[in-house]
Amino acid sequence: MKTIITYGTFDLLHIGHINILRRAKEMGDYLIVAISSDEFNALKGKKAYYSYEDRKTILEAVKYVDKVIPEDNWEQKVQDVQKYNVDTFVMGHDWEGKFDFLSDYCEVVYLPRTDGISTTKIKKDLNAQSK
Ligand code: C2G
Repeated sequence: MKTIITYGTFDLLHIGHINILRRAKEMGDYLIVAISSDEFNALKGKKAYYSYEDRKTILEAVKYVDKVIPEDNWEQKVQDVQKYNVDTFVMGHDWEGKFDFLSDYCEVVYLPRTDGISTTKIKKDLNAQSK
């Protein structure tokens, strides 16, 4: 069984998230998604609209996702890769190069982002519409 892992906030789930989850799952048999906790999001300078629990429940309903774990810090990736016997680590290419150190433990793949969509854009567009 080939295990894939990816990390992110996955707030206001949108087509860009679904595209990377689908492509990540297509690379193996079992997809683990590490979702940033509310506390870690604060460290990333992000405030998610949905709580960690809601983002976890939403992702668990996505057919490509097999397991959701919390992402609490930047340092846990090596431990996660070893704990879950991960074969491939996948991220959008906005993170290109940032996690190459993981190649000592698993394959590292950066996939093209989906153009024209982001959680920030959704919030901005909805704000503009409500004025
Ligand atoms: N993504 C994408 N296309 C978009 C938007 C996002 O492919 N239009 C991808 C990102 O590249 C990332 C994943 O979807 O791989 C989740 O994106 P975010 O929820 O924005 O996560 P991020 O803040 O990048 O957190 O330790 C890693 C961090 O937790 C990643």
